[in-house]
Amino acid sequence: MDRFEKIFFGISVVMLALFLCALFYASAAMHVHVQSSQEVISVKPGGNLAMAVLTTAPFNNPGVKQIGPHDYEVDIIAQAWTFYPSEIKLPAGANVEFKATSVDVTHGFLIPGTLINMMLIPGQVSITHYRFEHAGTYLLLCHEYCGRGHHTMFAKVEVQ
Ligand SMILES: [Cu+2]
Repeated sequence: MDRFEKIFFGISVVMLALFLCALFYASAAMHVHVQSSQEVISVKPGGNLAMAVLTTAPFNNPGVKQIGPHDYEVDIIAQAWTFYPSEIKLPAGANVEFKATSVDVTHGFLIPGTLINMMLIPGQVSITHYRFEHAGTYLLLCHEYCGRGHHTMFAKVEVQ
């Protein structure tokens, strides 16, 4: 093997090891996980997805639900080009489980400054957890291009 081949081979192996370490660090230390999407909303033959979502719990009653002393579930429906509800109020220190789905096309679900970053696939329930430590107004944005009004698709999360 040529000297340079050996050097480049060595660099590749080191980089691969570094990437694996970064992946492990993100997962173990920063708690960055792939979103779970085990729940699927079933549509009856001949039915439409929007009706199925609106008649399936928890999306038949979207919004904030307190499920424990500091635990909340927030159920959100995404539809071009809005999130419903578009204003979410939570107390500081709340442990939140976000459950969200889309009734039409693929949307994004991103709250900058947090670890909340999901893709909402029509008919699939995307779930993520987050603890809001600090009060403030957070922006919930769609970050998957979803059509003409994509840039207007957002909601507000107020942590008091
Ligand atoms: Cu969008």
